[in-house]
Amino acid sequence: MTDYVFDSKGKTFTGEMTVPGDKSISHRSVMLGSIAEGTTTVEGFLLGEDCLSTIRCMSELGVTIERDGEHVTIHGNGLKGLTEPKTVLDVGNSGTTARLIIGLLSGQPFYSVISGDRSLNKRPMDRVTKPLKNMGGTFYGRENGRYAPLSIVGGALKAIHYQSPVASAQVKSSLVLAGLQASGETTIEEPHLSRDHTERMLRAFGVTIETEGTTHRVKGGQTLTATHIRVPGDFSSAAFFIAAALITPGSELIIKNVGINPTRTGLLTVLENMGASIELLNQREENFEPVADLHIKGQSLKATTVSGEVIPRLIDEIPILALIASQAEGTTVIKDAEELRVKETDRIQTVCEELTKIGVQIEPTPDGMIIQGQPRTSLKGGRVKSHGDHRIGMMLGVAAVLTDQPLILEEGEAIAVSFPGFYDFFTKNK
Ligand code: SPQ
Repeated sequence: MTDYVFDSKGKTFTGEMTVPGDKSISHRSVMLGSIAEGTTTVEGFLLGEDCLSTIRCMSELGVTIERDGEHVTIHGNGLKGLTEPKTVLDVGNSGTTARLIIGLLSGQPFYSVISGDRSLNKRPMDRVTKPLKNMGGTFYGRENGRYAPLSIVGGALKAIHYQSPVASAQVKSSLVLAGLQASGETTIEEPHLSRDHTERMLRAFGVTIETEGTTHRVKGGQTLTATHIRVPGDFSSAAFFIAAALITPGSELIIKNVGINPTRTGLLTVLENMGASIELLNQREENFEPVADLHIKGQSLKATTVSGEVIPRLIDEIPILALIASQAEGTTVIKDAEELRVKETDRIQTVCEELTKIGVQIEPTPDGMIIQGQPRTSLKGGRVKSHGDHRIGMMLGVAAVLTDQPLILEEGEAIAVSFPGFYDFFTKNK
């Protein structure tokens, strides 16, 4: 457990920078490359611990994967080319690896076991095992298959129509990966649109998958054909620098080559409602994913209410949004975000607990939080804790630009899950 010291008072954020590759897209590039026919090459792969867990698991499943820095080469043998793993598949801290791999392995003709770290093994897996059981999957795990360690007895699957109670890209993607191996057409309906990287990337691999409103359809028995993938910068990582530049007067920052998939950029919608103006420069599309350079200036903000369809589009940005709201004029209310309770930590509780320590007026509610803005008021330095959650750690790192004394972040190493190098970036760059 490592303390990270953030001494950032008076810092401004100027110039140009880039952020590491998108975590969601990096995971999917390795999983889909592994079940494609031929050699897939990936550029800009995120070297975060979560994505390295996905490489490790797919390698255990018999796929040859070579890595040279951020370049990854995956020698796929098709959907029937995976082999029974000789050991437990360790998914580490990564919910995405766990849920997507469960869907994939439920249709494979062998036995496998997945397990993760303490946080991962407390996160619900029955959101995927329940519908997958209806497709014919067999699972054994703690509390009737709710939690990992989880055994998967793969076999023949049949298509289902599933109405998901949550807008979750992990649930959707897990069922899509099972659906590709099922007889018939699988349809998945979600309450709001969740991130759609799986659908976009499958199209790049030559698969037909249809989306109409919030319903997705995929037929079993399709072949994936290897391709080349360029991973854009992760909007969720950029969000910490967007926040830092917005709340520090005198900042003017360009973050280059960031993914701006609309299913991910709910934070931009909310910031616009708060009166911020963020320019999207040089907009383009790469591998079915929209990309741009973001231009952010320090600005004053007003409070807002955040709820409904935007929530899945900014779910991972809520911790940093809570900090931004503490600098806005008025009371910000975040609702409909109960999903935060089943992330790496209960993020409603950890955000409120840690921000309260440094003097933010914030209250938890069952499905979100209420933040009283106190612009131009210094926050308190001292000891804070990531609770092993990368997004809580980075949010607190940014908070240090507002504190009268340095912030000492306990369990700072958690940040490496999605943004290795964040500390150096943040403390040295600009
Ligand atoms: O992979 P993991 O641990 O679930 O990571 C998180 C994160 O903050 O990085 C959530 F804790 O992101 C999820 C995200 O919340 C990544 C993801 C994906 O790549 O499909 C989808 C979202 O989760 P969900 O449950 O809404 O589908």
